[in-house]
Amino acid sequence: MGVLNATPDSFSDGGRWGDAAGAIAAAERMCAEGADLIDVGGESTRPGAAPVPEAEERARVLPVIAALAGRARLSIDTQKPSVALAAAAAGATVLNDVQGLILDEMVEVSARFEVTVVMHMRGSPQTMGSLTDYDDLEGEVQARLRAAATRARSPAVWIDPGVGFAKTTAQNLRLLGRLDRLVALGWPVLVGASRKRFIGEVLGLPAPADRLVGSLAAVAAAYQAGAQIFRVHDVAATRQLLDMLWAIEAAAGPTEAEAPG
Ligand code: HH2
Repeated sequence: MGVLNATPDSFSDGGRWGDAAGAIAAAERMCAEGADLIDVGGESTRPGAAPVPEAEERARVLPVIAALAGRARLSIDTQKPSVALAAAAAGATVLNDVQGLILDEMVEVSARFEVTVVMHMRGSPQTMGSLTDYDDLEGEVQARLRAAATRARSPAVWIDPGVGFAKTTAQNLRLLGRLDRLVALGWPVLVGASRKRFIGEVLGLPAPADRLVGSLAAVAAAYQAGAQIFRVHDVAATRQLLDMLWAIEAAAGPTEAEAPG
């Protein structure tokens, strides 16, 4: 899943694509590099980001979705049911709701999509930085995602631990290290760690664009734990990483336990 932020203020690629034509060209490049899905967002969710009025968010994402529909599989990254509905009408088939279907209206809207992504977070981008006290981190993430996934009305659901959303660096690392527990819930798991701050903190890299190697390490760890969808900014490099892991896996063949007979 390639990230396409049609926003002036996203933490990593905000403002980079300028207008709809620039965003469309970026999406086409990510598809050529091996993305299977493009995640279009018009409201930054980075910590402290200001909410975007509905009309403004629609104006940012709809021209991009309309232009790409039929040429790429598209998800809409939004917290607003009305924007999601308009995006579905314009051709988006995956709903990426970072609030994890807490709004009843969003539950209704999810029926219009082939897939709903439910992500774990607490509070809002304005408040989540102070909402990091958990009695049982994995237990809460599991319980919230199970409940949200059960509410979704789309035929398919993907679950997402919400790396960087109301979590400290240590908590992000722990969730990645214990991702097998989320995988065990049975829904395909999506992980969005790309260029995020916890990578910068571990590696001492303040600039998001410098965090490629750390991002790839997170994808590799998540893949090994059983995650299936990776939300990334660096599509070509991620695709190479996965192609290599697949080649190694294919060469290894089935284990004795898996072999027929
Ligand atoms: N992370 C971001 C936004 N949307 N959606 C899912 N399902 N999972 C994520 O981890 C996730 C997400 C934040 O990253 P980005 O879009 O690059 O920045 P911004 O929030 O500033 O737009």
